[in-house]
Amino acid sequence: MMEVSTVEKDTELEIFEKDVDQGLSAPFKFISSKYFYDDIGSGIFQEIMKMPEYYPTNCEFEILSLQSEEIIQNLQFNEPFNIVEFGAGDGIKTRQLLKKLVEKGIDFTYVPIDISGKAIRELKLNMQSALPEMRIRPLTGNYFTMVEELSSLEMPCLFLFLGGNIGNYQDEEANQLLKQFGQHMKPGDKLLTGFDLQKNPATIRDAYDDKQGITKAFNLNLLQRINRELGGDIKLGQFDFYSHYDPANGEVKSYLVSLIAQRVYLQKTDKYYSFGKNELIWTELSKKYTLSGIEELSERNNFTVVNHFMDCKHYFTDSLWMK
Ligand code: AVI
Repeated sequence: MMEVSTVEKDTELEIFEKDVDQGLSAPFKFISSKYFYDDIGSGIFQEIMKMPEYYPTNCEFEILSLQSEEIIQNLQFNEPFNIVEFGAGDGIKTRQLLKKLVEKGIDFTYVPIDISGKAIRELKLNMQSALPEMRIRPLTGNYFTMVEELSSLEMPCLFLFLGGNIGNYQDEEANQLLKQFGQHMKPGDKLLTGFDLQKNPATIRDAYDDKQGITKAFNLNLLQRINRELGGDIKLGQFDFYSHYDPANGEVKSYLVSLIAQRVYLQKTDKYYSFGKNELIWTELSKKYTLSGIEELSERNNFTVVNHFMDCKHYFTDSLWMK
């Protein structure tokens, strides 16, 4: 397995410091949701995925459990090939697709990539015990660096970007990400992306504002991470969580709310950051799509839509695109 080197870790910490400094100094404070996923945050996200309100997990599980056969037929690959998964997480959903391929005796290698070393180690162990006959080559790191490395692979590739992660990118970033994926794909390679679809707004609201406060803990962990990694003195009890879904544009936006006027200090930047009472830090965008919006996104980035695979409630789609 490829581990992130100490040098890369230092650079990552410097980038985190720069991003937090910039985000907390801005007139409208923000910190990217990519920083949710340290080992603790990845663990909390596993809990979110088990919540009854958080429907995307079950919907995608259903798609991959019931429609893997059709997805495989749509690939039209000559064997052997690679299945490269970005942001693999615990891989339970992906396992439904992989299991089908193993059962059919298809020759492929599974290449999961995740930023969290702990998540990828656990994934490898789980996959090896569930599907011992499958070839697996896990990678730890960020998509962009890893995608460069993978571009040297000669075999046809199916890239997986599941879980609706694309919804966490702003339009410009999503286009950039898809362009980068596209640049490293050969003609005929496929990309299967999970998109959460627009639906009854109350269903979406409940998924991001759970009564148990797990999503709140997920957001507050960002402050804990700042304390731990940047030497902060942030008191978590002085912040609340707020999320809002706007059906007019399909955007869920999540925030941390400063409950009092306060100053926090970070040793790493050697700076104080002031908050007004009720001032927000924007932490996450979770965009909900329409099928026509997905098709536009695909065309804009020079892909062709092969098929949409939707769950029975049409809450979620895994959309298969071709380069
Ligand atoms: C990872 N990502 C697709 C999740 C989402 O739905 O935006 C992260 C999440 N945030 C709050 N709940 C789940």
